[in-house]
Amino acid sequence: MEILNIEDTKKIDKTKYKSVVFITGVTGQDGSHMIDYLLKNTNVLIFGGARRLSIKNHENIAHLENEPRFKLVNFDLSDAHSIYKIVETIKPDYFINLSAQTFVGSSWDFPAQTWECNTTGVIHILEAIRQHKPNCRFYNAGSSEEYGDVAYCPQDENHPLRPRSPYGASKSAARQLVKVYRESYNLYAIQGLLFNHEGTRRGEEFVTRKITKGVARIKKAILEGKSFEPIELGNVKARRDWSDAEDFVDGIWKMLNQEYPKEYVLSSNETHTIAEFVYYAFKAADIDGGWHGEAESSEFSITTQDALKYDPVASVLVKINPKFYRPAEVELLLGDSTKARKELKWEPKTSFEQLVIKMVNNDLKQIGL
Ligand code: NDP
Ligand code: GDR
Repeated sequence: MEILNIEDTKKIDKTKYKSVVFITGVTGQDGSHMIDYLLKNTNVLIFGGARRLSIKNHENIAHLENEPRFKLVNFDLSDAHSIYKIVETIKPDYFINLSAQTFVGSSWDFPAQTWECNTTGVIHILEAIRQHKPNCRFYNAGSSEEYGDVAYCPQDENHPLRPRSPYGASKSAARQLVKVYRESYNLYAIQGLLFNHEGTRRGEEFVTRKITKGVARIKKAILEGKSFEPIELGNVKARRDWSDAEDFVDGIWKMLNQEYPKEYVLSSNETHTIAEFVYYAFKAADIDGGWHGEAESSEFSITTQDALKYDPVASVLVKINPKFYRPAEVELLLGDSTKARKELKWEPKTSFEQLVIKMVNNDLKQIGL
């Protein structure tokens, strides 16, 4: 898809649209779903910001190639000039920032880059809005990782910020900046508190997609009577509150369209271990397995009956590799989204098990099964 230079956006007629929305992170999971949601449910004109890469990664937006209400624009969150120029030129009615250094694990390897994008980048967006379009509504993507080492369960909007990673710290600091700008300059600026959300467009390093892709690979090998390498994971005892990303973009848009700016938790209100996700993912591919062993020696293997059925294939499906442990872990996340359900009339539609099945089926299909 062609990426417009910022100057070229001046040629686009915006007058026939109710509002103009600028979304960042459109090559990623949430940004691409946000576009689909707005195209389906509103009459807005959408500009999506994407950075130039040596090799294009436009799979999540490839279906929008001929969409007249969507334009792709050059944008880099780590370049202040690009941010100011976008706001000054496009003058969006909404700015939805879904771009970030999003991988918690990498935030220890790149703490300064994580801060640069997730925190300093947000200052530049806030300043650009204040200077050039103060009535623009701004959404910044906040995270349950800000809660970190949780103080109580379930976590609601009042839970203190206790981050455990450079990523969590960068988002917590951005939250304070959004609040300061909202209160100092009366901006409609909010940072939602979103728990984990996944789906068929999830990046492959995140644990859910890593598992569902691994399940598809192993299923194919089993069906072809070939040997396979087990999936290698880190801490499978960690608990997460997982939902479907497609349900969350609706919550984000609702949060942006209240009378007054207010921040909400979006969550499923259920928590599951990574080990449980593994169990349900293999079950969705019709492979029955069970966990045995402790800590680094724990393994997930095909049950005896199935092992006989698939003989001579090795039966270990998942093993632990400590290289995937993090320097500090968020052990437990469980959200309480009662307020969003009541005040925004928002509700997730997909259950945990439906989400796992949807992701596994997608990866089975992608591998030709
Ligand atoms: P993804 O990793 O799928 O997408 C991240 C996007 O950010 C990609 O489009 C990426 O572009 C873009 N990006 C990264 N760095 C830059 C940069 N310097 N300039 C321009 N674009 C950049 O993340 P999600 O869609 O899952 O997450 C969306 C937002 O929500 C993020 O802020 C994330 O931190 C937050 N969040 C996500 C949750 C989840 O469970 N998914 C939960 C809570 C918060 P490129 O393709 O070029 O790399
Ligand atoms: P998270 O997602 O850190 O919650 O951040 P991720 O899927 O990376 O990890 C979830 C949990 O799984 C454990 N884990 C592993 N994780 C990965 N990636 N790979 C493994 O092999 C593995 N083994 C075990 C992790 O230790 C962790 O406990 C996501 C991102 O989308 C953030 O951007 C977002 O803010 C939060 O969710 C809410």
